[in-house]
Amino acid sequence: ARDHIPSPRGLPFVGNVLTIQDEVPIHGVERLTELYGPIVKFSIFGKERICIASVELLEELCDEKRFWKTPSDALSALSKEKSDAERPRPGLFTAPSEDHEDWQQAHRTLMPAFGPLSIQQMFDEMHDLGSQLVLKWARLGPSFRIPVTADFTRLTLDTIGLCAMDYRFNSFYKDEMDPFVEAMNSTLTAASDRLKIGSMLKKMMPWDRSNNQVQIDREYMDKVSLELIKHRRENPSDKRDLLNAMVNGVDPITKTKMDDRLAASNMVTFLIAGHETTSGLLSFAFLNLLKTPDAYFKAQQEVDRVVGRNKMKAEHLKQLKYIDAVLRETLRLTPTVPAFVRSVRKDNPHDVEELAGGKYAVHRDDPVLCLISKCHRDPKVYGEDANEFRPERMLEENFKKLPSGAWKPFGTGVRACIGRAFAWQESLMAVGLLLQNFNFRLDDPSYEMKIKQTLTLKPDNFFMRATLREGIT
Ligand code: MNH
Repeated sequence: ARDHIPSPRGLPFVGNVLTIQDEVPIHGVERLTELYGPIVKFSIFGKERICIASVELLEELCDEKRFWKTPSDALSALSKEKSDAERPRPGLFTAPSEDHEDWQQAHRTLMPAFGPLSIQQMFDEMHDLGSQLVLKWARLGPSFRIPVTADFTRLTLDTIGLCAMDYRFNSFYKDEMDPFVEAMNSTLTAASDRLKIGSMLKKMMPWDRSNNQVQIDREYMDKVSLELIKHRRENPSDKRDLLNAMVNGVDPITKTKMDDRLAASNMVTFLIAGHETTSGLLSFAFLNLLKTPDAYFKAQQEVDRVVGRNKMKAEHLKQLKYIDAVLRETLRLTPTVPAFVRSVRKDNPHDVEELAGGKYAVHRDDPVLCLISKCHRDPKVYGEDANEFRPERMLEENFKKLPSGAWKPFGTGVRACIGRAFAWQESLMAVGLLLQNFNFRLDDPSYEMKIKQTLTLKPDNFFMRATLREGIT
């Protein structure tokens, strides 16, 4: 049945590489599903990939009894270069599978630190950094062209730095990014470049040195994290942050603490996973609001009604129901992590799993790319206006009626995003606070969304302007 999966004809050796080439790698794959339907098989340099793009198929792939997460090529490639002893330990995100000891220990040890109570206790720090952003934009005034994604990256990076490890990157008012951030960015670029043809060919050349750079950056980030961990061990604090959870947390099953190298890998993971994605979400959310005046108006009305001119508090957030829907709808249309990979579980006795009642088959060694960006626009679920930004469909009463596979921007099952509540609180707070304080407009009213993909998606070249609202002190 695998042979019934539609597939474009490829060239010898390179396969379908040319068909899926695109400045934005994910767009190449999306195009393929537009041409061949919701399941398609393609090959790149001899490696076959299945890709799915409908809610029905996604729900099958999310069945935890049959399939599990395998990390995508781009990510796992990052830690393949060295021998076992030297290789960095896998952080939660890149761990090869959920039966890996390091994943299990870190998952059990760190879950409580991401629970609702712990996250709520981070509100004041998140608000502190949100206020820094307000101050910056207020001082620069209405003629300043706000580089939206860059400033949101400063906000989200400073937030994860402060909440996770009590470290202030102080990125506002800095044009150059912290060296840690430079290392992080070049690692991310290297990872997503692996999906482009030019660098695939380059990798095959003996003189290619880009792997070395990735290695150097990786080691630098691990080193900084290790220092932070050692520093905290020697200077204990009773702060309920992630660093303490890593240094002091005990695995309830094995009763052991994470060793320093495992903790360091996870710290790097949180810093990367914890800011890129949220920055993209905030940027797309503002772009959507600016492109949809009716939604913008409703969101601002909500903030004025719920918070008014008062200082925002954690309790306000659950009342920001329309903004909640704006964020959900934004992640539906532009999920900043646009795909994840599932494959047949190791403990699944079947070597072949059938899909769609036997119409197609997935073999044990076939990783399936679940193209969330496409599933989220499935017309069977979202109708003819699936491509339109309409937050109303994400208001709680409508949202809870959606089928389970209709909205998966945070992944699925035990490997779903551990930082979801963190990201949500930070984003609700930021959108609310900014709408409370400013009136925004597009810098260029004719700007149309253009996407830039590093490892995650962000709008490219998006600028806006902010005018302080009356009555704000
Ligand atoms: Mn996050 C896993 C999306 C914010 C830390 N995250 C995932 C996955 C998706 C995802 C999708 C699953 C990937 C896969 O199946 O291959 N994450 C997001 C989005 C946002 C986000 C869209 C913001 C918006 N993530 C955050 C934040 C943190 C974080 C904030 C940390 C503070 N995410 C993680 C970690 C994992 C993860 C850690 C890996 C979890 C695991 O496998 O156990």
